[in-house]
Amino acid sequence: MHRPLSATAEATSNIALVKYWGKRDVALNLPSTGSISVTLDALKTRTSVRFDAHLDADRITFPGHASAAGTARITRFLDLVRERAGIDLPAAVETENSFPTAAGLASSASGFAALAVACDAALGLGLSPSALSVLARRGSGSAARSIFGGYVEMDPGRAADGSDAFASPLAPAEQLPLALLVAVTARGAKSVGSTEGMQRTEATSPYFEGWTRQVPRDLEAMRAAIRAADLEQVGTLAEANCLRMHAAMLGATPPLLYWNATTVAVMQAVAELRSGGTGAWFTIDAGPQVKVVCAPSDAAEVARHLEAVPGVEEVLRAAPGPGARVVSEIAS
Ligand code: 2P0
Repeated sequence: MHRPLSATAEATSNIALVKYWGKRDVALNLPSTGSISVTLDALKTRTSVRFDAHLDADRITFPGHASAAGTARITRFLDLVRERAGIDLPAAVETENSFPTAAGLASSASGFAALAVACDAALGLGLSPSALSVLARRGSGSAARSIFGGYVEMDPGRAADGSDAFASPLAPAEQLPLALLVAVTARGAKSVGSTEGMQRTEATSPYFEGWTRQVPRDLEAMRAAIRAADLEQVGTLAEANCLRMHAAMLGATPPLLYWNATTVAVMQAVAELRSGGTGAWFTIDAGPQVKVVCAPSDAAEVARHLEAVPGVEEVLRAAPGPGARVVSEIAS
């Protein structure tokens, strides 16, 4: 076959309101517990893939600096796709991010969601949204959620093969309008990657068990808060859940402390805003940036307050947005 099979897809990052931290199966990348997130309208990845017999080997092009580990992860993902499609063609993959990758912001969620959708379109696999979510999960757990827009819930599933571990839409973006501000407190790659951090927490933190017991309760409360469009409750629960995850991380040996001094200063600035009567709540992932949830009408004031914290380099703004989608396709 000499005809190139290509497609381009876009996906955006998502922020977990109830976090994913722990795997029940590392090889299949199955989460221990469920998670709830909101897909954003910013922090976008655009990925083009071309399966082409004229290529000698996979050719993977990243923006800026490419890491060997990142390239190997994409090649492993392409192998899964080729196995599924019953083909043996090398692929060229080109990825662009709408945000600087050096800013230490997650790109694996948007990256693998875009790659899964682009591969499906290029090869005409016709995968259902759930099957796309299962595929994206193999690349990165959080990518399973970026397949869908708005508020999304990831089901950890029970099956050993992971066929029931996929995300699904919980509520559309319009259900609860909010602003998501990202206070960038440091540049550069994070110290310990999520996969390694999760394994360390699970193996050594006495609080990991408490974390996994708590998550189902947080999920239930978060579902109800989103259904009720109760921003205060969503923010309060998101902040508490994030701190519970970090408590489990801090209990690991050696400890996982993803925060820097500015991270803590931003957490305090958010508490100050609340004491002053402005609704704002933080959430923090496996890195030093602080994401702050607030009403769209308070976003300008909250952003000014965060920008004034010494050490904050930049404040990015996002809102709930759409799921991963094909932007061009040449599959026939
Ligand atoms: C989340 N994080 O729910 C959690 C909160 C970070 C902290 O999903 O190993 O890059 O690729 O499945 O998806 C980051 O982990 O991990 C993440 P892998 P992923 O957003």
